[in-house]
Amino acid sequence: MNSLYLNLIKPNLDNDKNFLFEDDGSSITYKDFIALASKVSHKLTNLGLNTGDIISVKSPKSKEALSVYLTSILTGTVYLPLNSSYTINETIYFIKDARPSFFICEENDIDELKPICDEINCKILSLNKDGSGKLTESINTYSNYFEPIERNLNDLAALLYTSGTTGKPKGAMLSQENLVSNSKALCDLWEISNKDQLIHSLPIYHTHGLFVAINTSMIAGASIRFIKGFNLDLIIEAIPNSTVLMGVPTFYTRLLKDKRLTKSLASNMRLFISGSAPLLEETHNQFENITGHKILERYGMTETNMNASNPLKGERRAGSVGKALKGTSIRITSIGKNNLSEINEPGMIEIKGPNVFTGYLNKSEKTKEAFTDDDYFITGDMGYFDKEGYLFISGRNKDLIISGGYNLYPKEIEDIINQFDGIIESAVFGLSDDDLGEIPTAAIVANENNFNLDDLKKFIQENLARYKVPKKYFLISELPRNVMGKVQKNILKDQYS
Ligand code: MLC
Ligand code: AMP
Repeated sequence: MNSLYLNLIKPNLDNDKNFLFEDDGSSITYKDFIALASKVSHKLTNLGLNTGDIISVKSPKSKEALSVYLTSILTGTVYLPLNSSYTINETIYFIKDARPSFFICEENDIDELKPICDEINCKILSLNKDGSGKLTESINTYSNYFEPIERNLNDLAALLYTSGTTGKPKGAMLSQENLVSNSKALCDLWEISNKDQLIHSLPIYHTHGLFVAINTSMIAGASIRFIKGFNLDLIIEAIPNSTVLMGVPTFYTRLLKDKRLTKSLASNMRLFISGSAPLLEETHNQFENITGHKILERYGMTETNMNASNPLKGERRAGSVGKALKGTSIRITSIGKNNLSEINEPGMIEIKGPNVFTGYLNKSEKTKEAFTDDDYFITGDMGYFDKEGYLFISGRNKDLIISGGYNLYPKEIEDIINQFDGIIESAVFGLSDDDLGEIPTAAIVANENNFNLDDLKKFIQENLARYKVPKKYFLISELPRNVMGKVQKNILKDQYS
């Protein structure tokens, strides 16, 4: 029955309304966008794409890149989006782990990635940021209708990589049911409708910009102002003609620094939504003072889609991520005690529901460790409920930095630093930052005779996507450790804040 098709595509097959409004002033209707995805579906199936295969896209944000998501739905395949700024080495890891059948990337990545794709029999096609490339070449020779492939609710629809608490990134397997049930719950709660125009300035390779933003808009038949990357001027320009903005807290702190943000600018807006990282109460309050709008904060994860949200109607509490979504069960378990926490007592946030992923690709042990015996997913986030059932996130029981809504895994960055000549040991931790919430920072112990910081920075940039590169470095004589020998990052944080 292909539930994603029935909810996102079928109702819009003949919809002449504009779906995307682009930066160059052009637009594309729902009908034409679905026709584009249908043509791509014909092209890829002619090249050998089969039901259940994985298609991976690492191209920058464009309507053509987004159309491949719809192609995956039409062809009953599994969509694997990747950050277009990953280095070649990072990308090779994903290709080898997921073994996609098709890999789509910019022309200038092809030479280095083709040999890796050849090894696993994966076809590689180019798609550049302007929409040109082998994927779209001669696309108009194909039919604009593609008969959708049948899929069951528990069939896989997408694979999104996340590192969870430790180790190398793992592919979170998301089923049709995970995606559809969650998008419908959000549409209902936020009353997204075909009268809405969403400002979309997020990347389309994460659950936020892809499933929360695109799925809800398509289900409702809403329009999208599709901005390629974060652009404050374009967001401000779009606000008077739009109704909804979805962003990470950095969007709101940056808007607040801009004098053009006023009550009258935002008078047509219905809803400002924030998620992916903690929104400070101060930001919430300042935003309300200036625009009259209370930002609606919600809480999610790659593995679980969205879990909790403040209400559209009713009280939106600053500092809280709201209440559990309909159909989702959230509980707080006391750390080390294995019983449920009292009201206002912080513990581990655990989640169960149709939104929760089916497991990590080829990692049954890691999957088992991630769930309790009664099938609750252990988030690694700490929090508590107040007596009205509002959830507050109070911390994280995982070594993770959230910078501008991106998750950074200190261990991955430390592993790269430690490979460099002259490094004895290192610790990567987050320091508070007005703009990005937290920024990655490295404390380094090095052999002074044999070490050059500039060369280290170059080495890190060659190996890690730019957003993971530490923004500050401290050369120290030894790392603070506790009696067990564990590095005490809290001491480093306090010392360098
Ligand atoms: C960019 N840079 C970052 C960064 N974003 N560094 C650390 N953290 C970030 N978030 C680096 C770039 O690599 C570059 O480095 C320099 O900063 C300038 O880059 P930019 O592209 O000009 O940055 P900008 O466009 O200003 O982007 C900042 C941002 C963006 C906050 C708008 O990061 C963003 O869109 N974040 C959203 C991430 C997101 O979608 N998260 C959802 C995850 S899903 P250099 O060295 O080249 O100068 C999830 C679940 C849920 O968490 O609940 O939603
Ligand atoms: P990811 O694994 O990239 O999907 O990131 C998910 C993590 O982002 C969660 O486990 C939380 O730690 C964090 N997160 C998401 N939304 C919020 C929020 N509203 N407030 C605080 N943290 C959040």
